[in-house]
Amino acid sequence: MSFWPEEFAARYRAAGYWTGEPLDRMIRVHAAADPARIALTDGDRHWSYAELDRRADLVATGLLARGLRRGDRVVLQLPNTAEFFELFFGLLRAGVVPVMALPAHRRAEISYFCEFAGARALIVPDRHAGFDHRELAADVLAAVPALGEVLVVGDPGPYTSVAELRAAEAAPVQDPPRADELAFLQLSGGSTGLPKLIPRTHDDYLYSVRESAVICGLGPETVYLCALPAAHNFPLSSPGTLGTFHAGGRVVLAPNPSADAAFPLIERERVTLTGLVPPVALAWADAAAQAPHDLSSLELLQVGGAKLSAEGARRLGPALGCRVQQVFGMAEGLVNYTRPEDDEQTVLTTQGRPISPDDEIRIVDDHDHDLPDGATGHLLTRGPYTIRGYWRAPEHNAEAFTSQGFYRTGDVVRRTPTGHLVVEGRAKDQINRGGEKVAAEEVENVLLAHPAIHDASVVATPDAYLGERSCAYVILREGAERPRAAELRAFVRQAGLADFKVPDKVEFVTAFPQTGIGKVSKKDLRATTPQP
Ligand code: OOB
Repeated sequence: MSFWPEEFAARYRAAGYWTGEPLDRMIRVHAAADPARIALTDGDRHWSYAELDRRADLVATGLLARGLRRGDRVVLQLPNTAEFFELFFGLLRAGVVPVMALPAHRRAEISYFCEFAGARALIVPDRHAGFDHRELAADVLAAVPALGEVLVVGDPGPYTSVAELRAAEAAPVQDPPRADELAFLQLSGGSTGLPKLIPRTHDDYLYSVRESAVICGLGPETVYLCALPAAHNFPLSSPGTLGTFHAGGRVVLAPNPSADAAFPLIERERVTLTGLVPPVALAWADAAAQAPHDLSSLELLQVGGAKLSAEGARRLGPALGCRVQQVFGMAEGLVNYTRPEDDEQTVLTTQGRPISPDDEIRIVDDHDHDLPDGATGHLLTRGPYTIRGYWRAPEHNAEAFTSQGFYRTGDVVRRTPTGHLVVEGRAKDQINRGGEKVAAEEVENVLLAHPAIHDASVVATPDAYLGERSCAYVILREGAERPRAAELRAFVRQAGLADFKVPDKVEFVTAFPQTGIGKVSKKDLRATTPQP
């Protein structure tokens, strides 16, 4: 299967973007050149490149010994621990395709990933952040009997320990994956009922990682703090942990992105670089004024995942004593960065420009007509690391991509004369809750299953801290007693959705405003006065 039309693939190879190198080779290369160099710090565990490389080999051998085969899928749900990387690289090395779930995902999401991906295994921690992932796994096994096995990092309970998975001795992989093949499946923030899976190849992903590392000036002296969930595209690849490994630097893992967790790590490990979502970055700026920690090693703070206001951007550098970079990216591909050489105004007021000279950018009106320079419109993009289609979703792809293969990002942007993009809004039916993406329809579908609910519509409401929160507007069935908002929120949670998808607010109304053609007008809904 080819992911890009041959004409484009040939072009990207000829330009030197796609090098035919598998993603995990970066570990092997440093392990050979400088085996004792530290790759990874997780608490008081420090793994060298040689250690990480050896562990990845043992996992790859173990996976194949258990009967997994190149091309099989495995759902990987691990927090920011060293094992995340051991398993990620081990899976890649065996050609087994991880589905990159987030620790916040719950029964509904994980079951769906396992089912839809036809996963052979699910990998979870024993417990994380007060939640028992083995219980989650039990629910998932009940819902998806075809799921072969559950592998647990830590105390396995009734399941198999990852310790058992590691082979005693590494054997060479007989049938290693090719770089133009599927490396892993990322998750889409989504705007429709169910999350989409994003097929990323070694070739395309490595290009974005390598080039990101160059743009952000990474080198062997880089110490990257991974504070956001490691599986997310931003901390994984922009340039993130993989960019740091590629450059031969060191990754430090934070259990969560709070200043309380991160500041002592920055001081102790002399962290030079990290990436945050806007609300967390602004909370760090506030906390820094009070904190006794020495943050002077921090050189660059990247902020992305949601829009950073110019006022917010202005505060960050002085408060944290570092440079700031805006990052506007998406798991589907395209990533934009402000550059070190950009003037201050550009860094504060734009979301950056694309990684690649071959990232094609179109800004169009509602009818796909290109708009004049400087106009605000829908962002479409195509390029050497932007997917041409979601995994096994032909119907959705017909809408999400143009006939020419441009991805419809759902973002509304404007381009400055220097080629920098300014995110002005969003056309997709999604709530961006401080960087966490909520597909309105996914939550609406759950609410519609409630016996008292006739219709539901979920929209974003502005929020001083998160940027946006979610509000569910609900029309009750005739004669139904009005449930309490807390009960409806609990209903969504019990349906097995991640916590961040539970509506922050519930409002009861008797009708939804309509657009000209009779669809719910979410724009007008946001301005609706709810019933007392
Ligand atoms: C990143 O990836 P996703 O897949 O979670 O979300 C992508 C969407 C974008 O389409 C856009 O709507 C929004 O998140 N977004 C931003 C933004 N960065 C992302 N909106 C405004 N300003 C920004 N700086 O969020 C992601 C992936 C790689 C690197 C960075 C972020």
